[in-house]
Amino acid sequence: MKTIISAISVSLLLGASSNAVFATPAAAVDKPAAISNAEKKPMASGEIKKVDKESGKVTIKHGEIKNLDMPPMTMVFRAKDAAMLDNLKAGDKINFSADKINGNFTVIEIEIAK
Ligand SMILES: [Cu+2]
Repeated sequence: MKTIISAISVSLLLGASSNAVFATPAAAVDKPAAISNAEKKPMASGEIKKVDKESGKVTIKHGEIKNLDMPPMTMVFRAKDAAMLDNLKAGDKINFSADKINGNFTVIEIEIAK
């Protein structure tokens, strides 16, 4: 019985934490969802060149990305959550953070630069 109870509480904990990490409402583009410190990456600057919502990809002309050891260039990123792209369009100036996830360069957080 003890085993069953702890298994349930573990799954509740996992459920709660995965909601916290992955819930990224569409409205969160200019107000990023809370991201745990482990995931937090330095912000880079960029300009949106193309948004492909259907495939969840975004082309960004970006400045240096320190955590990826990447010089300025224009390239395609996957969006961690396609909803992040809802309020973005070509020409938008942004600040964003990115990481390599499962071999794909992935945008973790995007905010419109003021
Ligand atoms: Cu790049």
